[in-house]
Amino acid sequence: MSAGAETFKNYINGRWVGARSGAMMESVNPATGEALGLVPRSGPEDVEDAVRAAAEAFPAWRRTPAPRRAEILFRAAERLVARKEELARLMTREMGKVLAETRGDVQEAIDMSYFIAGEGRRLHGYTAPSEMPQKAAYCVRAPLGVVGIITPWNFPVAIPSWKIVPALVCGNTVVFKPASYTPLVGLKFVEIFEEAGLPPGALNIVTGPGQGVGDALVAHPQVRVVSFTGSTETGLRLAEQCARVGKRISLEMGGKNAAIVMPDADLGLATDALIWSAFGTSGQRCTACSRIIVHKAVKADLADQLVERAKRLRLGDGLEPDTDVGPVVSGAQLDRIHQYVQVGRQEGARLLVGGSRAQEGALGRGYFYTPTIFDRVGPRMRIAQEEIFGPVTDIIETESFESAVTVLNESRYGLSASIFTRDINAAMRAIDDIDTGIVYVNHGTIGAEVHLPFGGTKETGNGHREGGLQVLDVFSEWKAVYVDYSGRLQRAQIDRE
Ligand code: UN1
Repeated sequence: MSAGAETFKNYINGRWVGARSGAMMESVNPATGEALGLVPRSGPEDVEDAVRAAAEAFPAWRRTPAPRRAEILFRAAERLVARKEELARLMTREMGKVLAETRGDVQEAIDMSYFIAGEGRRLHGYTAPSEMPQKAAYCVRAPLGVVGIITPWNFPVAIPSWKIVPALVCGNTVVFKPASYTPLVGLKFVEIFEEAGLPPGALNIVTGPGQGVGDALVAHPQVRVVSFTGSTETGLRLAEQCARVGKRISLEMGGKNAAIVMPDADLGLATDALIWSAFGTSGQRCTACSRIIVHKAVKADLADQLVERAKRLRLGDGLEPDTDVGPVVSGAQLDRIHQYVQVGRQEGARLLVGGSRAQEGALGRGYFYTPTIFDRVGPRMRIAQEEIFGPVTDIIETESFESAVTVLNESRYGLSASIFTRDINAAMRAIDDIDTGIVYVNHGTIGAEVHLPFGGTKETGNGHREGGLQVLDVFSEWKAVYVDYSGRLQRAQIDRE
């Protein structure tokens, strides 16, 4: 660890405090190796403090009228607008993606905060007629209590906002564990809520590893709901832990997203969209396009255009205005990506472009991988089935619309998908038959907007959705209310005269 690095603290019960053990961990710029600062390497005892603070803050926050809770969240949105550039720059330094994208990440949190703060004046339930006279029946959303939130490094402000803002508007209190690669951005995001005037204990952040912080948070008996975005392996393990005690968990996990390109597609548009979907964020999106299922009639043409464009992408520090693609997040991730490229070669796929670490000049200081395209990929090859989470995409040739949809659906995951065609019938049939949570037409696989439900089928998730109004179902419990004002006993189902 570098001496003299700036140090940061957890935020628990409205105070900035170090880990009880005093242990620290470093945050490092993946483009340059520069140390950005030291954050608490917290443990279960810090989680205990944070959960206690959240539990103590819950009764008052729950009773604060939802429109008043939302006023604070609107102020948080305004603070995010004011600090957008600062947060975006820090994010680029901490996890590598280019400035245009980190600005988009903060914008997504702004959008989410305005959208969900609006729910403070809605949070609609409904009224229904009762079976009996002089009896009112309606239902309302009730908060659950303390929510545990565990988020990844690839969208270090947007994804926390998808969870924290709806949890708070519903009246829950929160303990937030940011990814270990992006703790600084997580801490700055929490500062925004402090500035907005959120009461102490309503939102707490504890930085540290999954083992020690994440596990303790999930296991804590006072944590009523867990919301997790990350790897399938970790998500399923946490779900097992929650299932044993009947705890609710919302999971957002892997993807192996595909785009279908039909012979009548606008290939220029498809190329633009697929380059952006495959190599934006260096391919480190759950929604990244890692399979391109293209009709044989246009395959050669599309492959040429994609390769041409991939070669021209400029790798570099995301703070530089002419950089197209930043580094991947870590050395471990770089190795994993390169191993998959070896697997693809061994499986007989043909490497068209990329396939190596980029180390020329300043790139050697960071974790850069060249945008990589494989051709002649079989739909059942490992590189076509397993999530790589890096700048690698596959071309899979197909002979018909039907076989393209079949190949697209032959995946354990089901997050996002797209089809490029000018044929409205093909587009509508694809929407019907594709088994994913998000479907795009004439658009890549990335770019979901916050006011629609975000999530996937099959092993991508466990049936919950983020974004949209649907996210409110993760963070609230339905309460059915009956008010009998007849002044006598009325028995449901029995007194029918
Ligand atoms: C993710 O891929 O981890 O739709 C989240 C998108 C972004 C969110 C992606 N709005 O690509």
